[in-house]
Amino acid sequence: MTNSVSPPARAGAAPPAAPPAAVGVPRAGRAGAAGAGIVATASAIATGELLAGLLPGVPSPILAVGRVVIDLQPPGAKELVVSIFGTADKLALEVLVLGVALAIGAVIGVLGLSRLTVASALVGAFVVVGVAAGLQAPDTQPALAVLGGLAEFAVGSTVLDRLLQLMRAAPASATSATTSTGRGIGPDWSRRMLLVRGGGLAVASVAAGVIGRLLLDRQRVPATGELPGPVIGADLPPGADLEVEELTPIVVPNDDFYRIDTALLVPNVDVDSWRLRIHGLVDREVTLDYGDLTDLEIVEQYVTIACVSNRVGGDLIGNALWTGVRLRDVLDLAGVRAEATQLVGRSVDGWTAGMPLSWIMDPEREPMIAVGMNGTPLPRQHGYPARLIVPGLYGYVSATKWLAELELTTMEAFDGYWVPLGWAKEAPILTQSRIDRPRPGASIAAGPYTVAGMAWAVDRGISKVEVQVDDGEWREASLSTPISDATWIQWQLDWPAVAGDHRVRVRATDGTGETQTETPSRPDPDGARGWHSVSFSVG
Ligand SMILES: Nc1nc2c(c(=O)[nH]1)N[C@H]1C(S)=C(S)[C@@H](COP(=O)(O)O)O[C@H]1N2
Ligand SMILES: [Mo]
Repeated sequence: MTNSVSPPARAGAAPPAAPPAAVGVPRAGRAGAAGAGIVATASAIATGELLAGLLPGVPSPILAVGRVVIDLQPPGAKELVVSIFGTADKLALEVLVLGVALAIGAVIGVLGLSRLTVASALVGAFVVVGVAAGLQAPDTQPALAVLGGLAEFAVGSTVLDRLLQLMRAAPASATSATTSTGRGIGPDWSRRMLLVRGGGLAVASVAAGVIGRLLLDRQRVPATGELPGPVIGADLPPGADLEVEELTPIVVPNDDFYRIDTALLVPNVDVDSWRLRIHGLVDREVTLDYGDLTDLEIVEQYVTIACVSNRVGGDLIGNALWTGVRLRDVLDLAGVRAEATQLVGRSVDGWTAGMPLSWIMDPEREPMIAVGMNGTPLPRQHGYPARLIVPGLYGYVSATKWLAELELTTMEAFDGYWVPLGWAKEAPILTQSRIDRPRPGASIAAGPYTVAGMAWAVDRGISKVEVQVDDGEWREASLSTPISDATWIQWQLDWPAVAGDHRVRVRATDGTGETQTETPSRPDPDGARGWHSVSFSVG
């Protein structure tokens, strides 16, 4: 075969006299083969993504592998997983998975120059990994996953084979075209063919992948249905919202509400087949359908939920009106046994949050199974059709979305999803305050100005917020009327802005009289501490 020796490099096309590589192909040839491998891998993945979009039950290769990466909780990748957790940056993970896949594809392409069968086998092995990952996803149909894998393999290995053939044709015809026919069009034609074919396939792959992903999203069941009317409603007291410009509203609209979860693809829950199973240390196991659940007394409550990975001054927190049933009413149906000390909420995709049963049973607060958010059925991203809302606990130890099971167990017997990754087993929301106005680096006009922000000590309530400008006195801010101890409040303070660079700081005191600590700490393991400060200038 011609590719076992170094073919003459075409003048001006490649660095001359490149030493032969291990596979006996010049650098330019290897680059082309790597490109062919990348395009072949991209076509295979795109086939999978398109099929996943067209046929419910075919897993998306990228999402399937990404999900496995998240679920493996690889010890060395703790920081990565933590950062995904902290920022909800799912796109980064997808890009990473795709990048690694294409890099492997490049290697396969180079291998294919000398050993096409080995390369094809590697494409096959690659597809098997994708299918195996897909089989872990809850809404995958195994037969369809295998069919999808066969299609991916067929496309991937065919594209690789054809592109490599074109590649071999390019330098080979260079020799024959110039020496035999003297026309010299052969090599250009072949190279152009290669670039056009390869480029075309690359563009088609991107298009197919994007279309597949859009279709996949369309497959999701919309969060619809009648929200059951509340028997016991909740009112916003007058003065609950200070209505200051740039200040976060006291009730955050669903579209602006922060979102954190490990789900790469929002679980596709069909409310008609959805069930909630209550089991473990109970007198009798109970399974409820959506109708059974919403036949219980419907209550409404404003509750502020927060993410433990929120940084000081961060926005992974929000307050909404939740509609649903009392968690304790549901637990009573099953009868909680005396030995139980922990409640575990498990989602349809196997994610878990564990919380002390004593926190749930304390009549001072009203944990809920919510089915509605701000007057609409729960948006899919926020847990449709049902989720837990537990006043005072960080989301990762309480707020299970897409709820499927309530398991009664002991604190010793089970750790929720994030606990083995180094987050605290018990995590009440810490007292925090935040400056929304001015924004960091803002430049404001001299004259009367209103500094404003939010403060929360969910479950304990806020008794006082103090603000300090530069090294001045700490002054007490005025507060919005609290909705309840389960919600955050707004604060504001008038300040005569004088020219110069300034820094404003804030600190809150909770309902028990304890002021938040000044010493900063990282979000892990149990929430960030420290006073929020903002630097700005008055011009
Ligand atoms: N099923 C499931 N529920 C989950 C999570 C998750 O990853 N999976 N993340 C939790 C975390 S860490 C937080 S902070 C809250 C966020 O709820 P939100 O996205 O509705 O704001 O959901 C919690 N519920
Ligand atoms: Mo969270």
